[in-house]
This record gives sequence, C-alpha cells and structure tokens, in this order.
Amino acid sequence: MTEGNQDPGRAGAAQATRDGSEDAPRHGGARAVAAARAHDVATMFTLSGGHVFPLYDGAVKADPPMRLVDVRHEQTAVFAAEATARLTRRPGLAVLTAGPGVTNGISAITTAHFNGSAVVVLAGRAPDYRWGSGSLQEIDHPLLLAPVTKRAWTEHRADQVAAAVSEAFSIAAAAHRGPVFVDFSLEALFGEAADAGPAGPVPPAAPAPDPADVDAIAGLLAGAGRPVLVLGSDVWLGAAETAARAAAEELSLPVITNGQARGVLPAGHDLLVTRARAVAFREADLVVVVGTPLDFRLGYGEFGGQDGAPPAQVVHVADAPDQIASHRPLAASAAGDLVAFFTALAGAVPRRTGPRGADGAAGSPGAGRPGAAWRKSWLPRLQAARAEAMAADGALLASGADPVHPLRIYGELARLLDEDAVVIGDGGDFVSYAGKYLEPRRPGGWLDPGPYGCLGTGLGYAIAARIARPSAQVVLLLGDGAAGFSLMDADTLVRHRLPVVMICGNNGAWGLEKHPMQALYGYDVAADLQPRCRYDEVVQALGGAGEIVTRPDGIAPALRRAFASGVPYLVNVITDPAIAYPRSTTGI
Ligand SMILES: Cc1ncc(C[n+]2csc(CCOP(=O)(O)OP(=O)(O)O)c2C)c(N)n1
Ligand SMILES: [Mg+2]
Repeated sequence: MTEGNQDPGRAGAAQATRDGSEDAPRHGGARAVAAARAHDVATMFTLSGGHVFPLYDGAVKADPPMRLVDVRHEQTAVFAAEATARLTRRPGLAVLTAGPGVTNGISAITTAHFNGSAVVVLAGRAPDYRWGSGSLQEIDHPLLLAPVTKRAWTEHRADQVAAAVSEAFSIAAAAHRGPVFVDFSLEALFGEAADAGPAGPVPPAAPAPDPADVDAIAGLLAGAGRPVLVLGSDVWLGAAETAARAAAEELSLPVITNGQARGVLPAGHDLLVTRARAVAFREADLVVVVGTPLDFRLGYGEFGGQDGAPPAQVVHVADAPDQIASHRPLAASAAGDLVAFFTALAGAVPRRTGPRGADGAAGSPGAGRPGAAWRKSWLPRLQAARAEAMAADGALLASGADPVHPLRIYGELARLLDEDAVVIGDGGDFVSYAGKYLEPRRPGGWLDPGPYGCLGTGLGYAIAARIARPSAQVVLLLGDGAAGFSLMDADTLVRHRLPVVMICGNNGAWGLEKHPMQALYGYDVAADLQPRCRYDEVVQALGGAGEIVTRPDGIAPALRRAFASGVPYLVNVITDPAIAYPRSTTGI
C-alpha cells in the first residue's frame, strides 16, 4: 500500500499551517499545499516526477498530512480531480510533472473546461536559469493550456507560490467554473521563502440575475401553453437543486434533466418527463434551458417547428453572461446565481398571471394559478408519452436474449442500486443505454463525461467517487473499448483500498463507431476489439476481483457478489455485438 503519507509519524519538522502564513523559511511546495488546504482541498491526485517533489514533501509534512493518491496515468489524476469537484462542489487538485506529465493531462483538463469543473492543475517546470538550453522536459506549458483553462500562467518566485495557488483556486471556483493551470519553475518550487506572500482572494459570489430579465422570462411563461424546463449540470454545481425543484413544483413545469442535474427531480416525480423528451421538444411552445449549453445534446437549441408549426421560443439561463448562447435567437435570457434565479422566477410568474385562485381555470378567479393552463392537457400529454416509453422498455430490461441484450444489465442493476449510489458512465452505446434508462433518485450521483465526450474518464472518476462518497455504492459502467484507456488504474483502486463495482458491457467492438460506419459505408474497419476479452482477469491480475458473465440469468448474482465483495470488482458481461443503440443524433 502506498498510503504511508497518511502516517502522522512521518510528518516532519516543517509543519504547514492552514493559511501558510508563518514566517519560517519553507519551500514553494509546502507553501502551495498550505494554500490549497485553505481552499478546502483534502486530496492531491498525481503521478510522480522530480519536478514536483516539493509538492509531495509539502503534502507529507503538512499537519495533518494531505492525502496523496498516486495513479498510473496523468489523465486519471486530472479526471479524479475533476470528479472530486463535480461530486463535492469544492475544487479538485491534480499535480502533474513537467512536459509529458502535463501533456498527458490535457484531454482531462479540456473535459473539465467543457464541464465547468473547478479544477486546479499545478505542474512542475524546467528551471529558469537554464531556460532555452534544452533541459529535460522543457516546454512552455501555459501556451498549450491557455485555450482550455480559465487561466494558465507560470510562477517563478518561491515567495509568490502561495498567492498564485490561492488565486488559482479562487478563479477556478468562481462561476462559470473551470480549470486553472499554474506551473512553477524549479526555482519557485524548490526555493525557500520566509514569507507566504499575499493571500489570494476569496472567490466572488455570482451576482443575482437582473430582475428585469427574470421578469421577462416570467412573462413568457405566463403566456405559454406548452412550456418545458430543462435543467443541466450547473444547477447541481451551483447548489441550486432545491430552488430548482421548488420553482418547478410551484409553477407545475414539466422538467427534463441532463448531466448532473439528473436526479434534481427524482425518478418517478410527476413533473419529470425526461423520458418524453422527443415529444416535449417537438411540441413545446417555450423551452427554458437552465445551467447547460444549447449544444448538440439539446439539438443546438432548436425545438419544434415541424409540420408547419412555429418553432418554440427559447430562453437560456446560465451562471455567467459568457455562457449564454449566441448561435441562435433567444426570446429572453438571464445570467447569474441560479438559486437566486429560481427563487425570483417562482415569485415572478404568479405576479404576471394575476392573483392565485383555487381551481386554476382560465377566465375564472383561479386563472392566476401558476401552471393552470398546461396542467390541464400539456402535462398529461407528456406524462402519457413517458408512460408509453417506459412500458415499451419493460421487455428489453427483462430480456432473456442470449447473447445478452445490454439493457438487461440495467434492468438488473436498477434493482440493486441504493438511493445515494454514484453511477459513472465511460463508453459508447453501453453508456447511452444507461443515460436513458437509469434514472437517478438524487442529484449529484451521475457522472458522464459531458459534452467533450472523452473516453477514459472511468477509473479517475471512480477513484474520486469512492473517496468523495465513502459509504455510497460506486458503480462504473465501462464499454470494452473505453476500458482500455484507464483500466490499469484498477491498480490504484487496489493500492489505495478503494472498492468500486465495475461493469463492462463487452460487445467486442467500438460499437458506437462500428454501427454508424456500417450504416454509412456498408462495411467497417478499425472498429473490432477482441471478442470476450477477459477484462475481469486484468482486474484480478492487478489485485482486485472479477468474473465473466455470458448468460442473462448470470447477471444479477454476479452483481450481488460484486457489491458484497468490498474490493475493486469487474463484472465482464458479454453482450450481443449486433445491437446498436437507437440514436437520433450523431452530435455533428
Ligand atoms: C478519447 C476518445 N477517443 C475516441 C472517441 C470516439 N468514440 C466515441 S464512442 C467510441 C466507441 C466506444 O466503444 P465502447 O467503449 O466499447 O462502447 P460501445 O459503443 O461498444 O458500447 C469511440 C471510439 C472518443 N469519444 N474519445
Ligand atoms: Mg464496446
């Protein structure tokens, strides 16, 4: 086990304080760790390299030591930091060594950029005194990182390290959140400073949206006949889940959720019509999208307009003005704190519809009741479409087909999941099925890769989830292709004693690419993987456990063994390679 840094006996003489403000000379690494801790960071995810040794020394000798989780690929370290931010809503920290350590982390940093995740990446950097002479791994990282971070810069002075780290965390955590990168020249990190330098600023609270904007949205809702409210990840990340649910309930708004907002309305809630998405988006006259971009996942914000009907009016609400869509006309928009938005909206709509009455009928004294009009026919229409979709699923979720239909796995898994389970998806078709058919009962427990769609998030997300939610079930759904990117980090689960249930939907193919290529060209290449590859034995070889399942009735008992095992466990389910997820969009 490599958890020796947890041993208080190893804490040395140079103790870090929470604010790093005492005056004894300490190296930049100790200053950085103290500053990170002052921003609520509990864990450093990393992969070793000499350029960052002082950050480890700082972690080990802090009092108490900072938990250090060493992984097998830098992208896993950054994905773990990203999942920490997404699950705990406090910033995540990854430490990468110079050069290839940083470049290996870039896909994960970009994922954090697309997901609006508050991640700070601290990195080593070749020494200043030799800069330009070609020392090992000398490269100017911030130039590479600038396009995918909120800010990327180099710190050259030991006495500025604490301030730089503190500033990085403040920038990352301020709405709209995102990754921040700082690299430290060897002089800054190994050099000693007597002074911690100026303290970094506290992240500013997002301002409330302009009341006039909220009022305009309330006016649109008051005049709508078929409105839909779409909730996305920033509703969760902005801690607005309670306010969002209260507003939806107050206004009787049909709700569709995506990303980390899944679960804001729990599975089975009257107003949750995610399963009737197609009907809702086709027939709505007003779509209010909050906390998620109008990207390919939402048809780029084009709703309705079929068969000669006018397109729906679209409202976009985000936590910061630069997140408001500019690629399509909007009927209204608002930017700012999302709790304040939902609270203001719930109050503003009744004001626009008149006094609240008892029966809600138009033209009666109850006409002012929020949602009066759409409660009568629009909501029931969506609820009926939802019921129809769910009834149609039943047969496949219970499918006895051999080879296994992937949906049967979710039929079995849904029965075993606790309310607070964390479910992570890393893969193609296999994970698309999960996104559609596993409806969370709480927000903040679902992690998909987000709009950047990067395969390989799996083990990093799982490591972080296990640490962030120590008593919850953590389930990682892996396509067999996706598994190849990060499965070596099952070793990290084993070394750090982090039990996770991994379920591999093994169709022996890059399914999400194979089927579309077949459809386009009538043949496919570069899309096959080894059939029945024993990914379960990979995890066993790394010190975990696992088993292969080839028949539908073997799934439930295997999952039960996995949950009971208390170790990293991979259930390798061989699924039917002929089955393609029925996809209506390619995202292009
Ligand atoms: C890093 C990265 N490389 C390639 C892709 C393109 N891609 C998207 S889905 C997919 C296939 C995934 O296969 P698998 O994980 O086995 O899931 P399946 O579709 O077979 O269920 C590929 C290659 C990607 N999204 N990310
Ligand atoms: Mg596959």
